[in-house]
Amino acid sequence: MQIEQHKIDEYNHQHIADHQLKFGFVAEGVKDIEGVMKKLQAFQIAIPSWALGTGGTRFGRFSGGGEPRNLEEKIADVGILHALNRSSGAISLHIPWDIPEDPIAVKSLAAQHGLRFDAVNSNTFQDQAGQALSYKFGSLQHTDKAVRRQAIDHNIEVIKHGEALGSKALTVWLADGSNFPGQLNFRNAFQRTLESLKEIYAALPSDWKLYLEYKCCEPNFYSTTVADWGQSLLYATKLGPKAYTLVDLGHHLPNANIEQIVSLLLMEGKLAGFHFNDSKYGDDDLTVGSINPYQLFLIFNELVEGMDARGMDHANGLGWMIDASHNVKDPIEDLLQSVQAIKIAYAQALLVDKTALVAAQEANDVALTQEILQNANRTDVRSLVAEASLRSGGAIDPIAVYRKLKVRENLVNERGLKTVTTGL
Ligand code: PSV
Ligand code: MN
Repeated sequence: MQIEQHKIDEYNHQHIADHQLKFGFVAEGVKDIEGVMKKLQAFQIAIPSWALGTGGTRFGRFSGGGEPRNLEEKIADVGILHALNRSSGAISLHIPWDIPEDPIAVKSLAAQHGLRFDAVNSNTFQDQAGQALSYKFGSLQHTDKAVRRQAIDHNIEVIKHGEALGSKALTVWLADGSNFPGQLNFRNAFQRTLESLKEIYAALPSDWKLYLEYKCCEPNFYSTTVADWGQSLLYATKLGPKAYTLVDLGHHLPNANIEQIVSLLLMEGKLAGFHFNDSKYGDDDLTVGSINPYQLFLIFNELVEGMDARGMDHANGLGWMIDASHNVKDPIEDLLQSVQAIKIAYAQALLVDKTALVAAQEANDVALTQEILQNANRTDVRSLVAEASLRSGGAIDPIAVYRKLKVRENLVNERGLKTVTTGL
């Protein structure tokens, strides 16, 4: 199903008066409203191909209806998202869950929806049907050279798929680690992983980046071979200038100060970008902004400040991706909410009075620094995000239009009630 532009326009037209009232009120208090609008319009967040179906847990999976049955239908779903919010103009593929059999056709289909291909993700955390050797005891760290070779070759294969689609980065996340003390020699595991990563790095095209994602635990619960930002940074530094650290918000030990991690990685020029999601306990993969929107704002505050300090373009300077998986919501509605939350946090960060903040920090006026941040965070910027969407041809309220047009019902009619997508 493709959303017709006139239906979005029709909805916007019906709600324009109310929107203009709200927008006018907030815009009045913003110094450079046109500059903020331009930045919001340019900001695009990549949608993971594996988030378009209903997620499961280790206890089961309750699939929704009308889930995409193949890559083409996943692209169509991202097309729906992008038509509604004009902020989801990219898709991130996970190989082998989504192998583009005919890359030229896939690329042109994506282009029809205004989409480009973001980072490609490799998968050496599962064994695939027909795979010669098992990743049960790790992949790039494995004690057996032949398993390492297989995992390296897979990553090189993923780069090739990405090249055919116009991707410019490979994201490597390793489940490698150990479940019990004594199972692994940490140094050997590190060195083997590094040697394997070096081979993958050597296969990167000259204009590509390698994003190394860290995770504190799961599926290994005693040690993870790329466990935190320090370890990822260590590998990235040893690998070279094309290697960066990727921050997935759900991959930290409880209460970690993620905004500080982001600030320092950015300072070192080693921040790859993000896998956005939210969590209460661990790698919960909940909707972005659903649990801790203040943390998200603080992260964006560091991003805006740090990127401006380095003269980076907000829209293209880093990789912006969602990594979420939801087991009770309609995945498209969930992703619309996630993108909305990211844009709200970004808009609020753009409103922070930086000059006043620096002055208050230098004067150690702690209460004032908090006031300045919270002034921005407590501003209701939803109408700014809506205006940016409107100006780009999207909906003032993407979820309302999605429901009004009965998109899910249409997808169920088209694809059936019992479709199951690839992914976790
Ligand atoms: C691992 O938890 C992770 O965050 C990695 O990015 C994987 O590619 C993705 O989730 C799989 O859902
Ligand atoms: Mn991730």
